[in-house]
Parts: sequence; structure tokens; C-alpha cells
Amino acid sequence: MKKTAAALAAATTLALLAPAGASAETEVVTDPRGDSYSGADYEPGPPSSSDWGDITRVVLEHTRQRFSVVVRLNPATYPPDLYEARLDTRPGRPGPELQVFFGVDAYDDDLPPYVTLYRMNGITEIRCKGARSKALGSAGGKAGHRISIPRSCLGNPRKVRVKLTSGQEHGYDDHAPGRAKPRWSPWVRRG
Ligand SMILES: [Ca+2]
Repeated sequence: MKKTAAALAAATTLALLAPAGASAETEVVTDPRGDSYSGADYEPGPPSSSDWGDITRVVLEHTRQRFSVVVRLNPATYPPDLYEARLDTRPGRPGPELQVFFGVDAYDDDLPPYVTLYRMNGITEIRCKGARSKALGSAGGKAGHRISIPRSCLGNPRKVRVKLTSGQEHGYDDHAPGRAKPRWSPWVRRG
């Protein structure tokens, strides 16, 4: 018994001594307040500001078992109809491999929050048992949203980066990171 406790203490000490950057598993993306656009941005002309889906912060967490995305919204804006996350899981290959849609049903917020995964062809859905979706705050995700996906559904990648967009059926609201165009987050290694 004593031996187990000593081993545990040693392991804890080693974990505490490990350099912080060696097994980075969390990345935080901050995005400006007040930079969400109306869906009319597809029209020519300067973008107009929107009261919808203004992302302020995204936390990406990559553990041995799961990959999670936590989105925080500017509380002065309404939750978007949906979020789209493009996931790049293969550093050696151009472009994202996966497209993930999540959020709360725009017409029936009594339905449970959803998360669906597709290959980047936009057609093939990846069945993912164990993917979780949760609206944060009241009023259908007023504070933001959290999804958590088993790594096995992503092909057990060593690292992942994300382009996140909030939007409506007719257009996008906000990108994080990125303003007029989405940009990639930093790579998030498996912890
Ligand atoms: Ca924003």
C-alpha cells in the first residue's frame, strides 16, 4: 500500500516537473468583440455589424481520449443558428479533413444540442458514438457552446487545428480566429 502511494507521489512530482510546453494540450484563441457581420456580407460593399454570434474566445483541448471545443460568445449578441468547425488533422496534407456542425436547433430549442461530423466532401457523415454537445448559458446557448469528440472519430490524430465560424442559414456571423476570412488556430497536440 505504502509502495503504491509512494509511486503515485513520484508520478505526480514528475508530472509537475515536466516542462509546460512539452505536452501542450490546450490552446486558447481570443477574438475581438463587436466584429460579427450580418449575413448580408455576401453582397458587395463594406460589412455591417451584427447582433448575432460574436465569438470572443475559443478553448481547444486535446487529451488522450477526446478533442473539445469550447466557444464563448459576447453576451450582448444572440446565439448563432449553427457553428461550423473545420478540422485539420493531418499536418502533411493540405486542407482540412473534417467538417463539424454543432449548436442548437434554430427552430426548436427543446431538441438536444447537436454535433455532426462530415468528411470534407460535405456528403459523408462520420458516425461518432460518444460525441457530446452542450449549450452554455440560458436561451439556447447565450453564453456559448461546448463540443467534445472522441479522438477515434477523428482518426486518432497527433495534433489538430481548427477554423471556427458562427453563422446563420444565409451567411456567416464571425470567424475565430480571423476577421473577414477564417484563419487556422494553432496546432493542438495530444496531451
Ligand atoms: Ca468576435
